[in-house]
Amino acid sequence: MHVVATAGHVDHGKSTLVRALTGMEPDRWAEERRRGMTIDLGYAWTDLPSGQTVAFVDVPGHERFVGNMLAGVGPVPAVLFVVAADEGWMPQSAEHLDALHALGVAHGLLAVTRSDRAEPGPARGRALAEIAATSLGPIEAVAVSGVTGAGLDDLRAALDRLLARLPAPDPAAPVRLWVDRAFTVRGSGTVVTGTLPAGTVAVGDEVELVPGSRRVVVRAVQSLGQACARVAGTARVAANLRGVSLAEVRRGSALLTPDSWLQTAAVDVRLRRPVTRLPPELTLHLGSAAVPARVRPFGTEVARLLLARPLPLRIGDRGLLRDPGQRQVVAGLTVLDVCPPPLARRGAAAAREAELSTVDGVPDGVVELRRRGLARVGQLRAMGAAPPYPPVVGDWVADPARWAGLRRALLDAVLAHSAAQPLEHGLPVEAARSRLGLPDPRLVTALATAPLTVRDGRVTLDRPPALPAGVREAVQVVRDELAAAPFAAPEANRLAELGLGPRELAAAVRVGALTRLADGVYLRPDAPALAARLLATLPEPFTLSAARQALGTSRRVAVPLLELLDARGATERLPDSRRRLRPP
Ligand SMILES: Nc1nc2c(ncn2[C@@H]2O[C@H](COP(=O)(O)OP(=O)(O)OP(=O)(O)O)[C@@H](O)[C@H]2O)c(=O)[nH]1
Ligand SMILES: [Mg+2]
Repeated sequence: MHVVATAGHVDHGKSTLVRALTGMEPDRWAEERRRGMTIDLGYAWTDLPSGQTVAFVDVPGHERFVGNMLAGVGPVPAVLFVVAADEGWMPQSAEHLDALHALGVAHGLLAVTRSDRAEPGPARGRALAEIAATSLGPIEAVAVSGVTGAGLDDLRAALDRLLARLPAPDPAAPVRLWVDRAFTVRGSGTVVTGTLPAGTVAVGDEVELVPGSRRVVVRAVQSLGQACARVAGTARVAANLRGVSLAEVRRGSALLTPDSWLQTAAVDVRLRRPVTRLPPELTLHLGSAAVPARVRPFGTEVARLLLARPLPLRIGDRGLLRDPGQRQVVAGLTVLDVCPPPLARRGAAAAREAELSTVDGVPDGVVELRRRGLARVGQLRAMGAAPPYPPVVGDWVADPARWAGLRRALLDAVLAHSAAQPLEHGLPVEAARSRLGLPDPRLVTALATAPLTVRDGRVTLDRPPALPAGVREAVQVVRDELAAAPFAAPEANRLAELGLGPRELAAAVRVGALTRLADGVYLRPDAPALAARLLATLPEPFTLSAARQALGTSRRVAVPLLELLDARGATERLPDSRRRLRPP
């Protein structure tokens, strides 16, 4: 299926033409039929000679209803532009064309209607010239009469040619169905309709309903009046939502594939033409939504919009700014950034303008990461950019240059810390995280590659740094004394005399100069092995006291030493507290 919107000045014959092509009534309301004027969007469809189905979204031409027109055109890829032969180019011909250009609509066809009333040549010539200067470019024109039926076959053939050229959307793309109509069906509940540009909506799908971010289930799906299990874009879709009241949905709501869209109330945009004096308050029209926006220009072509409510937006989305008071399109726009940085300092706006001058609104993971340094995979995807590199840890992806810089910064921070605190064992991961301004401590661990490593929650050099000279000498005295009496652990006063406090002793243990048996009990690291050899000469099983005598030491040392040997599996403690050696 294809979806085509009409466009053109009031009374130029859009609805008459849709009626003649489809045999369906696009003006749904009694008031519309009474006044002979379209007020809101109308829907009708037919099969073309090729067998292709085309659905029309018929829009109102009256200047008071341009907002409705924009909601209909927003998500539609192609347009049937209508101009009346007897009236020619008129103000809403120009305004509708402005809007189509602003939205970047690139596919279209011109119908010169009411050509039973006047020679179509002049109207066609003017319209084609105006249209050729826009995003639509040069397009085909067909003269028709919705009253006599003349030219309708040519128009059907031309529609077939137009639709055959449209790119095929991706049925697996994330769904964003902008709601253009919501109503209740007795016995079924709330139904929303919209033009699905890509992706697939199926019965039973869980979708996110915005505004509000509620997860809801699609109870039933219809397309062109027929119930179906699933519909893929491009298509008109009617979705019956379970447990949703009519008050929760309206034009401008959207159904989304969950976790695939970023909802944002601040966006940076590029205008499709320079505007010197942007009004500070405008309305953003995007999809079927119309949202008040505060406008902060950065120069004449780039601006930040602060929206009155968040919208599910992606980089590259097209929309337009309209001045509701002046009833005119101010400018079309392309979304450049859906989570822009806050602008705090003075001069930030100029810097932002310069930065955005290099981006073009085509989502590119490499460029997004370059500007952000780090991002989560889901965040990039939700912006519309594919993650260009595998994650560095968890779901974090990093710009390679930024990552290399962070690695250097971490090494510097660890070196600076160990220079300032030579006896401390490395930089705590949390301190490193905050010093580097990282959002997740796992990033610190991922950054700590050789010569760095993470041990006991601290980032350290692979090889521990040497002891400061004074400490090294004091430790050597202890080691020398222990060489003569290996199990005579120095008493607390001796250690204090040598200037060895808990921090110095812990550093000595880390570099492998001493072993700690218990609080304040230190021996040389080879002492336990030596003890095991000496105990092997005792008759088994032996008591603590026998062991103490064999080693020539006190209970203060013998108790923790034997426990250490038990723990290492060198000795075994029996139920009666005596011990024996374990065979190696
Ligand atoms: N003679 C003649 N009259 C036409 C033709 N097309 C439309 N009309 C008449 O023009 C008037 C307006 O036609 P509509 O189809 O309602 O025009 P519209 O463009 O849908 O108008 P809006 O939706 O209000 O913008 C009606 O009285 C139609 O009968 C045509 O091809 N020939
Ligand atoms: Mg109409």
